[in-house]
Amino acid sequence: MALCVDEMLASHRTRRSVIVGILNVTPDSFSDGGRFLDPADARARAERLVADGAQAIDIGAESTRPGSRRIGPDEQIRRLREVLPAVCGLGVPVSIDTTQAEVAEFALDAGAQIVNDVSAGRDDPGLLPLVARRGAAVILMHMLGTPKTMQEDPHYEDVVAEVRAFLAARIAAAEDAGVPRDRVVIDPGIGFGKRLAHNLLLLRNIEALCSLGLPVLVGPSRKRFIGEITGEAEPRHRVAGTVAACLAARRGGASVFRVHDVKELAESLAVDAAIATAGDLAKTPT
Ligand code: HH2
Repeated sequence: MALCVDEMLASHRTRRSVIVGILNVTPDSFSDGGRFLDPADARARAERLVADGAQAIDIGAESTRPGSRRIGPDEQIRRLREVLPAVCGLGVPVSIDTTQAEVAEFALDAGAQIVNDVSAGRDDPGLLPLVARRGAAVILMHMLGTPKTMQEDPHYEDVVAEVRAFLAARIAAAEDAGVPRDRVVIDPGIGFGKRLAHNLLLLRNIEALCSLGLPVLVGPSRKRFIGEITGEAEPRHRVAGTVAACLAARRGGASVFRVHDVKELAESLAVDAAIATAGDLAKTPT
């Protein structure tokens, strides 16, 4: 069923789960780098994601995997130029995964409606004012350090409290820039400057972030912490672990799930929802 951005922004109240399919037009993303650089391949991938049940697509032209190299707005726009209009024509909301206002503006002009900023507005001071001017929605994510350095020695006294305080401060920064609070989605940034235990504590205590009163997105998809538990070194073989992480976060109140493997998550969420409403079904006269 098609979804509009406002439904995503209300998903914490309606308890509707929203699946955001990942499309990386990069040569170096950790799990699908190089596969969708060709515009025709990228378009076909986006169509597949929607057919599999993605209610939105997050498209990125710069990898943020640990140790990754930063690339400038011009190169990001070059990678997006051909594919973005096609993806925006698929009938689902599109979010642009960038920290750069110039790239975000290019994407909004092409029809994107959401800016997914893994720096939560810290990289480019022009990004939040742009979001405000354009009436876009924004995803604000927690990250300790930068993609280049974040996994070197991440340390927290209380990871859940610190991530919550960071997100509260970034929501305030967005509001100061003119972004209405109800246009914001927050994200603990699974894998961004976090050890295994930090990721697990955040997923287990996601309700502490939900208590900020905004939709919470989680992005555990195929990430290394899953491999640390299962022993699976190959990212594309971490699908079951991804689903488990999403279901656990959903129980705590997360409602938006950024994943590569849309069909598997959609089916799992459907079964989970059917079990959750089983009592209601039993009461229905046959
Ligand atoms: N994770 C990645 C990229 N962008 N955005 C949000 N909001 N939350 C996340 O957890 C998140 C994100 C990293 O995953 P991926 O896009 O698959 O890899 P890469 O950064 O190597 O392109």
